[in-house]
Amino acid sequence: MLNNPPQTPDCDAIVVGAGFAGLYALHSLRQRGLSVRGFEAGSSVGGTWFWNRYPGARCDVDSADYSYSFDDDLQQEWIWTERFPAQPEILSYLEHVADRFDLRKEITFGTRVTSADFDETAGLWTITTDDGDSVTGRWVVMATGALSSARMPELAGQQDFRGEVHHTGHWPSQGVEFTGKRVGVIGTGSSGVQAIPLIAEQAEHLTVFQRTPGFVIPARNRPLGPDELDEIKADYPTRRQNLRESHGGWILPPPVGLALETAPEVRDKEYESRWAGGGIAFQNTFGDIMISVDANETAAEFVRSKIRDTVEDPTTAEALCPKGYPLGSKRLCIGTDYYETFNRDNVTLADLRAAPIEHIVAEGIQTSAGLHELDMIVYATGFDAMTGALNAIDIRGRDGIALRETWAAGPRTYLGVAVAGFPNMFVLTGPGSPSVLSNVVVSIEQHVEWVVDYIDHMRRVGTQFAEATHAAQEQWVDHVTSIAADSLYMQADSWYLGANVPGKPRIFMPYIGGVGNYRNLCTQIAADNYRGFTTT
Ligand code: N01
Repeated sequence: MLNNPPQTPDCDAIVVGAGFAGLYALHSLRQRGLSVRGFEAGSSVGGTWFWNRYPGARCDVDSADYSYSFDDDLQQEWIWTERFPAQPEILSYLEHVADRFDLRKEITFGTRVTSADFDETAGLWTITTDDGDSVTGRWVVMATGALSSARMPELAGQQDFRGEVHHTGHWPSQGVEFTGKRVGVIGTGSSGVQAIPLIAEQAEHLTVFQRTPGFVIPARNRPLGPDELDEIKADYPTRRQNLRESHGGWILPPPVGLALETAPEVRDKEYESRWAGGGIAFQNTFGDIMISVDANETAAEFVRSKIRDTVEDPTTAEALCPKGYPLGSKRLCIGTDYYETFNRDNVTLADLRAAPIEHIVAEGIQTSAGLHELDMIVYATGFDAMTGALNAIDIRGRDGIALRETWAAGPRTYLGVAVAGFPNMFVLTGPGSPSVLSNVVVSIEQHVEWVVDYIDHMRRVGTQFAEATHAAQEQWVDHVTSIAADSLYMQADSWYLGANVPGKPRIFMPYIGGVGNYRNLCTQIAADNYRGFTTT
């Protein structure tokens, strides 16, 4: 394949993105003695947590677990104040990490990488930025995020609206003033569900434009007292190991049996208890919820009963009830006072299934039921997930082959981390890895450590280039696809499947095999001299 000795690059490795993944990759590569350059479109570190500053933005994984484990002093010293950390707290954590490990000096901020080219003759990657600079490196690590390419829907007349427009995934750092305004929120996924109750408290009037109702489970967020945090910290070695070996990178109470083998009154008691505890553990109440449609329906019906009990207006309650897809097949939404918000006098639900949006006009949103006059539209319309941020960069591998073309029929990777035809390029939490189905920080640490070990190994044994073979990639893609094929995940139009982006190939992108299994497999592959890679 590549016979020329590589020319001297500007640096050993280039890391694109400075969120959780990029920061740790940069730190780890530097620890191994590589020279590294980082590039970040935002004006500071944080990635997801830099951009998603909308009111209510919060993680739904326990704060103590949604954090780095690689440095014991860091995990012992950092103080989390809530069960589920809010965006400002996570952002200050990442800023602290960047300062503590002196990472900023290698990162060029406010600069978007527009292309990445592999030059076969020189044996180097060249990345070019939107300010026209270019930098060469032997390795390129794409830490571009799975949910970082915010997506605006294509609605007729969008440009005609005369009021303010915001997207939850690209929120202005100076904040947004809702007081005295008639606000419309389009979208009721996790972002909309978090933002809606807080916008409702401030706006003169809020109209929620809902196409598909989600299953919203109460968060039950609460302050994390010093004693509880101390207890967690004392147990960190075991706790972290359990997360690494777990299915989702989080520790949930185990299922209490099978829904279909449990008497209805006992079943509802169990659902009630998980509902009271809050968070994603609800999905795990019974072992068959994500396996059997009938079992799933018992959980779904429990949530619907909660909606009907909570929302006073029966028509609104019914419109909020999710139907037609299994609970959990779209990402479960975790909210606070979400359903209660629809009892407020200043909140209206516009059910787009009953009356679709016809077009946006200067004064607001015209649905088939009439005009909703608005001063502001908030798009909570999600992301071009998993592939959007990578395809936004013109990435060219061997023979000038474009990643966009290679992935035209859907993403193909080996382990979600490497792509055949793209030597020395590694993707963190890419399609084909557990990433978005897991506590992503656990997945990120595993990916970074595996990739950095591999790069280190290449340097030690004198390998210039490593590239996934087509055969290994095809086998992996088949595996990822086949284990998802019979799952309930296939029964919803979710962003996991690319269904939210018109024209995007319908491929189930994340790996459902679980974080622990995936980790073991990656470890075995490394031990087997990086099986599935061809090297020069
Ligand atoms: O995006 P989404 P999100 N007309 O794609 C609607 C993570 N996250 O930003 O379902 C009208 O889930 C769309 O409707 P439909 C988490 O993994 C985590 O909310 O396509 N509506 C849907 O309601 C999450 O899953 C946290 O019918 C339109 C909404 O917009 C992921 O990010 C917090 C439309 C988009 O929902 C994405 O969440 C936030 C149109 N043309 C995010 N187009 C936590 O940790 C789209 N919609 C808690």
